[in-house]
Amino acid sequence: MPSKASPDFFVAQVMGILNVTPDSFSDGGLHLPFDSALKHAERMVDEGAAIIDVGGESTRPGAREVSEAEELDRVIPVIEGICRRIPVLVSVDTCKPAVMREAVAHGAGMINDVFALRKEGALETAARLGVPVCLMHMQGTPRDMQHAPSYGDVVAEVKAFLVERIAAAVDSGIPWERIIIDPGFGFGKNVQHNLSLIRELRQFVDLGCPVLVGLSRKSMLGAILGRELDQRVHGSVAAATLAAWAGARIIRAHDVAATVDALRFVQAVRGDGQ
Ligand code: PT1
Repeated sequence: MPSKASPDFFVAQVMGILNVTPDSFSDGGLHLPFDSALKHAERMVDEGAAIIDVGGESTRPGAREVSEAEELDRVIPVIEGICRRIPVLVSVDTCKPAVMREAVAHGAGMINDVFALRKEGALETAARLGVPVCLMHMQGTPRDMQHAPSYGDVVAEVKAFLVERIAAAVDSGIPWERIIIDPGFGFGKNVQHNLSLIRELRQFVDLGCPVLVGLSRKSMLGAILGRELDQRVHGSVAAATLAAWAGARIIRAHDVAATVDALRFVQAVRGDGQ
């Protein structure tokens, strides 16, 4: 029977990506209109996504910031539409406190911040909103992060950053149980940096917070496999499988059905769900 993944417990959950940006890095703005955004969210939920991550500001390498008003315009109607019609956890992919506030007011139940609450007012806002928060590592800003990523020891430095951000979040009143961490694949990292982080992912799992991983269709796969954006599904699924095997709890993915199958297989091999 089930092509859907809805067991009581799952090794890792899939967070389906819903870009509502005209320059979305992998869907060319296909999901910008409201109706197709909702349809796409519905389809990802049917395929087994437990979370829908709605983002209105691209963070792919080279992307420019958008204004608060523009970001609100893009994401709020979509978040509200999903929350009214689909029983799924909606996450808002933003670093702006005002967008976090409005998103949660319209039904979002999670904040995904690639700046790890470093923008002015973000820590306090997230603490007040009382929803789970994903803290992600990034070196630089989306605009310049891939110019010359540099580390002495990438794993140690990314870990130290996340430990510092966890402490800052806890100090601001965000309890441990609400914190998720993410090494930030492709955010100021070259191929070797990304590979080291996957290889050592267990070290992040051992920090004790659930780990979220976003590798789906990223340029590292293009570089390693020689595949264009629309041909990275198989590589993305392999990466998701490795991440889940290492203990990642949330996999951020475009190709939900394929990723869910991979995770169900990991679950079967694990047997005990641990
Ligand atoms: C991610 C992530 C994200 N990625 C979280 N949120 C993006 N928590 C947006 C490339 O190298 O990994 N974790 N929100 C998308 N960003 C990128 C970055 C897209 C790099 C593409 C690349 O191709």
